[in-house]
Amino acid sequence: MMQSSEIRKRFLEFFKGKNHAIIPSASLLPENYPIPDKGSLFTTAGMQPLIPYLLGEKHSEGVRLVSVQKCIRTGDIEDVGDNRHLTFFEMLGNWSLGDYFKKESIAWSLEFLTDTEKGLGLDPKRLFVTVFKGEDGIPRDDESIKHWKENFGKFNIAVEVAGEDEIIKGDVRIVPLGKEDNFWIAGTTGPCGGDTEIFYDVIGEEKGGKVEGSFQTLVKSGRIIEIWNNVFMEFNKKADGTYEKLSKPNVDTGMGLERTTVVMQEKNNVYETDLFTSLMKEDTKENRIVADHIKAAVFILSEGVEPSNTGSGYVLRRLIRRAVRYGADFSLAEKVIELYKDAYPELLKNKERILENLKLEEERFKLTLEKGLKELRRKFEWIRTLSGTIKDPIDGKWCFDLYQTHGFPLEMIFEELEVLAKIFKYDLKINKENISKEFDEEMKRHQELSRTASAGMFKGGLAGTSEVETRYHTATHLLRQALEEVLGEEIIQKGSNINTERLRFDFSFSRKLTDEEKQKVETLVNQKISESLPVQKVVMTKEEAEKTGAVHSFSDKYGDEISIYFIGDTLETAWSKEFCGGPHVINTKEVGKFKITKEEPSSAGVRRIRAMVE
Ligand code: ALA
Repeated sequence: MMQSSEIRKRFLEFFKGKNHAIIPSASLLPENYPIPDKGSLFTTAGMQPLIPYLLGEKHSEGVRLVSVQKCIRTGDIEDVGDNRHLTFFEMLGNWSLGDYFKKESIAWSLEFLTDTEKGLGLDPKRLFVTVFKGEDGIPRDDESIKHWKENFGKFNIAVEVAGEDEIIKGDVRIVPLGKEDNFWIAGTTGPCGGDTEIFYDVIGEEKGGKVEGSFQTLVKSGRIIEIWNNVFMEFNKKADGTYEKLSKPNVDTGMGLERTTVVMQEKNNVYETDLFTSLMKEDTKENRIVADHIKAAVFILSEGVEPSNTGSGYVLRRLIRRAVRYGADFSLAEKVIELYKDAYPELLKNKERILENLKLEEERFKLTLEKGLKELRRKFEWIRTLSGTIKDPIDGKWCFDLYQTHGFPLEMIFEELEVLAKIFKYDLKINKENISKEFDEEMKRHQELSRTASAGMFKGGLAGTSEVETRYHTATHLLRQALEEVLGEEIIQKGSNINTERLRFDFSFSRKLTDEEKQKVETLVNQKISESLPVQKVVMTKEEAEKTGAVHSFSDKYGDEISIYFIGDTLETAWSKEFCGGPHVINTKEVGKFKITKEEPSSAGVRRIRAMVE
């Protein structure tokens, strides 16, 4: 049985043999490597640290790269525990930066998957692929179809392409699908293109009969699972939604280590592979959640992040607390370190700090649980006092708030209330079904928010609306104006990005800022904050708006109605005015203390400032 460590090794070695440079996994925190105009909390794919190079920048290691990248995806924390969702995972990937394209990529994929000595030795008859069927003016990927046919032909496997009905039957092995399935982009902007995905029949003809049926049904039933994605990047999708052709196309591939291990070890799901078995005594839903979360938490802690209420620290906090709720024992963290220490030496290096932080966070959580319990008792007393005079004394929103602030899951709230009712012999009537429904609705709303705002999906520009992000929006306007006053009107905004931890501002300027200039800018922003200036919004037609002299971008497209945010008493006398959708604070004093943390080059003639507010 092939171990996961052997799969990692073979992948790197195989591509090294095809002249690829092995590059180490980048940090889990995109803060630590350059990504133009992206704002995500964690690395979510192997290509993410390579975005500047996929857009044309030269990579010091050359034009062929291979890596095993640690990744975190947090959109689905509440779904962890079924067979598919993992928070932490590893992606094996190989890249061509404007070098080879479809022909080599497809040939090498099939070679690696089937070669018994250097690759995985899988039976090619159990492989199925999808290709981009063409849409929105982009034609069907006939080139990939040709290469797949040729390469399967080497094994004397006849290959047909599925028709519009997407049915796999007989020799049909290639399924063309639309943009939804076979066009890949990280988030909403950046390098992208059609892709070809490789699926494996996990049951096999002998046990399961011929693979036959609609593609979607076969995937849903788990008969075939996706193991590898080859993206043929030909475009850069811009913020305005248009596609710009890249000067040279790239290849970006991603093979999930966990899924590939399922296949190689002939298991039913990831929790039965060697990437999990040492972390669970018994395969239960609770143990799966605990193992997944502690694994992710250990890796996030090894990056120097600590539990907090914002950004990556918040995700970390939720992972640890959810694990504690499901009965985590932190000796598990040591097992995680043991399991991954060879592939990721940073774990061993940070072992002490990792373990200490887990312990501390558990203690903090227990304290807040106690507070939650008190609140629950108060609520119960209140219900008892009003005895029967109010209908539905508890609703889903109240329960969700208790869950959010004190980490109380709904089942625990019900349990506690029942215990109290028993003790006080009180006939408590609550509508569990209704409450659960409302609770789920609140949860969904919250998940949507965190999906787009903070939990690790990409977003561009000024988008978040949380209290701290709103302060950063206003701080960005103050910074832009201060830069103009100190450096002159030549500074033009080139990009802006906010998350809950910092703001980032790109502007045209030809040289490094002096310490004195930085200080002046910082002081000026803080002065405007201390002046407690009102931040106000006016809405007017585009024509009128352009006459006000408010700052706006000439390349951006605005609608006919423009909102202008200005800082000062009136629009005429305002210190700063900009076309902007907001949101902003009401008074500059809410921004807090402003501090520039870094000034650096972003691209030719563009400087980048990072700043924080406290
Ligand atoms: N970047 C591609 C993916 O993550 C390979 O699927």
